[in-house]
Amino acid sequence: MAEKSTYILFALLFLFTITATILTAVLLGIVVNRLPSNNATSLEPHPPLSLVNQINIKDLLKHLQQLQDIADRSNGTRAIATAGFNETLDYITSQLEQNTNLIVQRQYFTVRNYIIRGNPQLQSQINGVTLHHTYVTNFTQILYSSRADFDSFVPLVPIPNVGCQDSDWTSVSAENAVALVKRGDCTYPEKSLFAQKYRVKGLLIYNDGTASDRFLPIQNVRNNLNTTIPAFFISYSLGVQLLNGAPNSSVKMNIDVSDADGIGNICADTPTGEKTQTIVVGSHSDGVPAGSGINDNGSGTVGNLILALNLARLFQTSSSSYPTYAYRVRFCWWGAEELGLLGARHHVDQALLTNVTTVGERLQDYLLNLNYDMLAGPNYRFGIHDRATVPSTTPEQALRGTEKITNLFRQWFNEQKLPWSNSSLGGGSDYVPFLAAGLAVGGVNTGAGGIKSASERDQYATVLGIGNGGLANAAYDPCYHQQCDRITNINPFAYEKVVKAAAHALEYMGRLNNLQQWLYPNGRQIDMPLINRNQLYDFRNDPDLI
Ligand SMILES: *[C@@H]1O[C@H](CO)[C@@H](O)[C@H](O)[C@H]1NC(C)=O
Ligand SMILES: *[C@@H]1O[C@H](CO)[C@@H](O)[C@H](O)[C@H]1NC(C)=O
Ligand SMILES: *[C@@H]1O[C@H](CO)[C@@H](O)[C@H](O)[C@H]1NC(C)=O
Ligand SMILES: *[C@@H]1O[C@H](CO)[C@@H](O)[C@H](O)[C@H]1NC(C)=O
Ligand SMILES: *[C@@H]1O[C@H](CO)[C@@H](O)[C@H](O)[C@H]1NC(C)=O
Ligand SMILES: *[C@@H]1O[C@H](CO)[C@@H](O)[C@H](O)[C@H]1NC(C)=O
Ligand SMILES: *[C@@H]1O[C@H](CO)[C@@H](O)[C@H](O)[C@H]1NC(C)=O
Ligand SMILES: CC(=O)N[C@H]1CO[C@H](CO)[C@@H](O)[C@@H]1O
Repeated sequence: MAEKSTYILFALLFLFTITATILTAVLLGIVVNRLPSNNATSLEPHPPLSLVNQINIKDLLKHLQQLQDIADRSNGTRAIATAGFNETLDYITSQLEQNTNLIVQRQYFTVRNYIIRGNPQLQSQINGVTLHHTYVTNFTQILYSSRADFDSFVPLVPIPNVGCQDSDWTSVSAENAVALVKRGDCTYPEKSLFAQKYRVKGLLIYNDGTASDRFLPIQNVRNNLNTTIPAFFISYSLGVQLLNGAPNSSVKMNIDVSDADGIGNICADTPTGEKTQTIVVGSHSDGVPAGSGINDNGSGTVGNLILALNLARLFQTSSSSYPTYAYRVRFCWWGAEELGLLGARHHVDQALLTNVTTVGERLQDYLLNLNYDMLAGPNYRFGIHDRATVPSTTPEQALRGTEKITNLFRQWFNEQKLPWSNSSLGGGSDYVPFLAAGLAVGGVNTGAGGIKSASERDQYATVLGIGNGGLANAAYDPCYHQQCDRITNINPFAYEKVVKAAAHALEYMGRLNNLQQWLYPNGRQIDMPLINRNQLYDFRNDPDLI
């Protein structure tokens, strides 16, 4: 037990410390104010400490080059289940572990039937004529579909129309046959669910030949994760041959698939801040199989890394002139975004399990999700996620906060005299599972395969100067999901600005006195009933999957 005199001593010491601190602060304030800002020769080299001021393009490009090197070492890809993906995770982890005191965790999950072994086979027999078709050239696997090991030819049954209604399937008998379905009207997974319901032995979906880019088989088309039938995507011409040959068409499908295990999410937490009020900042870590994935979304991966490294450093500055936030910040890198937001979905699903009781790991401990993907497109726009574009069925409680975040970004771009555009919150990136679970979300991106219109170009040129508006009638990222998505596929100006915007949003919200109240002025329900997220949101990240 302490004595009275000890209390007095402590009180005096406390007063002295406070006075000294205030004096120092005042003096420093005067000194700092008198120093010309941005003067490199000045004795005081530090501008006022802010996360935004820590961000510079040199650091961003340095790390991005590392991802490019990783892709180059790994047959040009950083897609999941490749050495390039694992090396990406190791790089992020080692950067965090070597340079910060953030608490780093990995979370693993499995992607069923993702790995294709050996050489898949498709043979057709039409009126007794047998043909061997070539994998990729003539047919592709619809990802996640089951293995097939047909030892004989199985009759083919064409499904009328496009197989999007029960009546299409009940008018024929496809049980134990291979169903042939034309592309269109509904998604591939929906067609596959019908096929499964009507107990087919296999499914072939053929391209519809309605445009020059709709003849060949498409690669990396996805099925439902729980699919139990084998399914191939075939070219238009093969589809027509099989259709014309029916009922004398039969096929033999053979493919060996296995699960991709050990697909990782990484999350890194500040050791400070309230765990039950966590700010989640996310980006994805994988690329597509077709290229290095440098803008998509190496730029997001690295942008998030730079935020984490700098925030951790500021929090640890010994002068403590950068106060820690009242909230914990959790930086996450989601795996398998390219395959349907699998990493972020897995994370949210885990956090929603009723048996998860660890404080800080439950979804109720999260306040919001900021999402950063594709931050450096060569023909960029500054696309701010727009609250007005959420699907109408989005949980009500997420709306006010999402709007606040939208406005926070718009205000920053306005203040910086930068143009901005609206970007949809209708689906396609890792914020989806968070939004569907009732959390406020937001973020900025520079655009993917969409086309910059002339009016948008003009809008940007008006603000940035003639000639700086980019190219009209060209994609924001002409290398979207292609081999040429390399480190040269980067606009450094846009990249730095977007990461600064991300730093500003994080810092602004981190410093609010009551972030929960700011985001959820009407309170929020902790145990959100699980809505059918698959029906509400577009979990695809490819607009072209119908
Ligand atoms: C690159 O591809 C070749 C041939 O497919 C394979 O043998 C090799 O293991 C791959 N290398 C890496 C690093 O993935
Ligand atoms: C496979 O595709 C190529 C290229 O489109 C085509 O020339 C060839 O006829 C097809 N072969 C078979 C057996 O489907
Ligand atoms: C499989 O997934 C689909 C779509 O996500 C869903 O509608 C269906 O109910 C699931 N089936 C099973 C058996 O879980
Ligand atoms: C199917 O085969 C039968 C018997 O060989 C033949 O009579 C019929 O014309 C064939 N049908 C088609 C569509 O080729
Ligand atoms: C990547 O790492 C996971 C987890 O350690 C492992 O299961 C998997 O085999 C690795 N994949 C490759 C291609 O190295
Ligand atoms: C929590 O529930 C899930 C799904 O019901 C189950 O797979 C998991 O093993 C449970 N975890 C614990 C720690 O009991
Ligand atoms: C963005 O959308 C809002 C409506 O949500 C609209 O008022 C505004 O004009 C749009 N801004 C731009 C730059 O497109
Ligand atoms: C916000 C954004 O553009 N995210 C992109 C990240 O990568 C996926 C897959 O390529 C895109 O579909 C997302 O749109």
